[in-house]
Amino acid sequence: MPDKKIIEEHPYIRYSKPILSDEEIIKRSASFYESMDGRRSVREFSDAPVPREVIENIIKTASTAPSGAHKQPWTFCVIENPEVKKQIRIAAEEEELESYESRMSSEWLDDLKPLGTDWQKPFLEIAPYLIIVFRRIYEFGPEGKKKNNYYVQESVGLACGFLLAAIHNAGLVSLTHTPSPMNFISKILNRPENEKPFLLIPVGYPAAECWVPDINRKELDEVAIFY
Ligand code: IYR
Repeated sequence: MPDKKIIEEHPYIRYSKPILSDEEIIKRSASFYESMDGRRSVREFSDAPVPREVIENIIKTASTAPSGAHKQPWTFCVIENPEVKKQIRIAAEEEELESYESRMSSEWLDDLKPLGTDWQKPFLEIAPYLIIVFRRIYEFGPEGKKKNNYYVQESVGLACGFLLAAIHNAGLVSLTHTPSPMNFISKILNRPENEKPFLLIPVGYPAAECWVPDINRKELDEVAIFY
């Protein structure tokens, strides 16, 4: 229990989780793994509509992520408007064309070959929603004084992980898209200077015919070391 002095000023509540059997936690962990292992990044989207409530729920889920000093340094912008999607596609493709033609190294282009990506991003107009995640590098306190956020990159990365899991869990697909540089998005969406674009995530159903590369995931012994 925290110090009495702390509790006087900052209320605490009791927290507990039921103790489940080993069998039950093995079953739960295995079935969540199986579900998550079915997640794939998708580039061929359907334009089928998705209820707004689903998007609200997945963003609420993302916003349950832990963050440095509980500052929750994120903003999720949801784009449904076809005109705004079009503006984003045009600006993103302009940057991507430049990247693919001159900014990316030949090693990088080689590494991307299996994914079949290029500068064209039609999914930015086809997917029913684009969620653009911004990291809030600071806040405006009283009298406009800048207030620091902490571990912003880590916190927003965690929130994006929760977001992708929630999208997959809802039965939808996503793509973690990083047009680079991304400052065109701040301009189009007229975001304040304390927010920087972090990730652009189209969300929807996969196209009726959708193909993804036949990739393998690393085995446990390649990613984990038990001491
Ligand atoms: N941002 C570019 C290039 C790209 C880079 C990586 I690393 C990828 O995993 C996929 C794409 C694009 O979106 O095409």
